[in-house]
Amino acid sequence: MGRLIVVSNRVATPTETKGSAGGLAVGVFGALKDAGGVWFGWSGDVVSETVANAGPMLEQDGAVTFATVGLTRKDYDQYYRGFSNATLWPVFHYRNDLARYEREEYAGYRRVNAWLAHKLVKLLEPDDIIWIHDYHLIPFAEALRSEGVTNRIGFFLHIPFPAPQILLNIPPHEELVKSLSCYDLLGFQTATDQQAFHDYVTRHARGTVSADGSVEAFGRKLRTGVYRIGVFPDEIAEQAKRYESRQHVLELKQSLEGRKLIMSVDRLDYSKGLVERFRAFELLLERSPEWRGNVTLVQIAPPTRSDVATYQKIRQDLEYEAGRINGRYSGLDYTPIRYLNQQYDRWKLMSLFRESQIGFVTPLHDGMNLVAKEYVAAQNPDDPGVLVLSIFAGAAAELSGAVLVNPHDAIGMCEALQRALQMPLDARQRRHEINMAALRENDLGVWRDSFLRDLRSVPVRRAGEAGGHQ
Ligand code: ADQ
Repeated sequence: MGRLIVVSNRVATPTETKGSAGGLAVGVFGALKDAGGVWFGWSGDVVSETVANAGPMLEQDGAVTFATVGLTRKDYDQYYRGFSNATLWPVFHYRNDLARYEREEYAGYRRVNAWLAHKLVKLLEPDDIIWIHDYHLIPFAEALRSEGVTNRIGFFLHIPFPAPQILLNIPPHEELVKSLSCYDLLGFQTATDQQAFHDYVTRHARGTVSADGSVEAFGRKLRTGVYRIGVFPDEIAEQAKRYESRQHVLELKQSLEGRKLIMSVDRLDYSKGLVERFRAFELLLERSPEWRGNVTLVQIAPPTRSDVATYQKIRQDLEYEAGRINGRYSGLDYTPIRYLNQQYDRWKLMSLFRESQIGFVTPLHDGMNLVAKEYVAAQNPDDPGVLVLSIFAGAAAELSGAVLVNPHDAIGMCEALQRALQMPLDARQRRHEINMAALRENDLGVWRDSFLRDLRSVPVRRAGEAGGHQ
């Protein structure tokens, strides 16, 4: 079996993969350890041109090499802050209203992909398989192919793939899909995302789609599949339990003075539906006076991408809403919304989830949403909380034990909160069991192993068959 090469925009450090990193980093690292290989990507640092060109920096951990490069200010602005996060991210989350398109940024995006690919080529061996992650790196395989790389290359999109009518808003949409056709395998979070890609291929690229999901487009053949990312639920359950009597949990419990707790945890991002969530909670207090003083919403939302203007705006909007609602319903000893802009240790979060009666997860669009899955896994099976989940999270297709809501329907969300707050124990337990069974059946290992198995089964190209587009 050949080595595994993982490429993602950011690379977890060797320490992060062992400690409190997100499940994804741990899952990917597990596969790297088994096969041996390289994890390649941006270090997270903005550096001078000389330092950037001197990379990659190599760090060895057993059979895994962590290879990272710095980005220059211009590359960071155009590739990361620009086209990736001010064009692709909003459009792929159906927020054309928040997207901008600048030709220079798109050129920078392609330039950085080509530059990164060139750096990686030197580290490759002939029977390596290459797994590229996410929207920052759509043109990566094309760049590798044009350097003559014939290895198997797969791509997993962590975020939604938009319906063709939405994708058309990005002027070089055809080039992007053409770039995607240079992969051997494309993985999507849900059947809806895969269908949207197929729709583009048939309607806008004169391509064909077979019943098994394989695609012919732009003179290339590739496979597509649905690989729903998961968590390791039993590990989360065990850790949440182990941390339940730690200081932070006891302090929270004491401060709640018997009030019910609703927990929400997200990166501070406009796709997560935070403002809509706050308004639904406000409606609960407005329509059901009996809950005033008796229920608290804890929203943990560390800022991300704070140098992108749309992220500054969502932060302001949320601060305004939290202040307004708290002004309206606080008492001398009661604050309805506790809004924390902080990163938390992963295991602390899980133990806080376990203390709560509701996990309130309401994105407007989300590839999967791992918080929803983590919330379920962290519950105490003897007295589980209820997951109130947006129908627009990829996880909604799997977690049939959740109370599903449309985040644009404030009254509907308020009613779902009321229902969840009053749900009897047996109903909560039944829903929890259904959700846990779904998590166990499709855990993070299944996601990773099925993607890699399918990628390994793709016939390898012969030399001279790299076939990049011009
Ligand atoms: P994200 O948009 O980041 O991921 P999500 O899937 O919820 O969304 O993952 C967030 C991760 O960060 C979770 O593991 C969560 O525990 C952690 N996290 C969130 N807030 C935190 C905090 N305050 N402190 C510490 N940890 C925190 C993207 C896509 C998703 C997709 C994932 C994985 O947008 O749709 O599910 O990738 O594919």
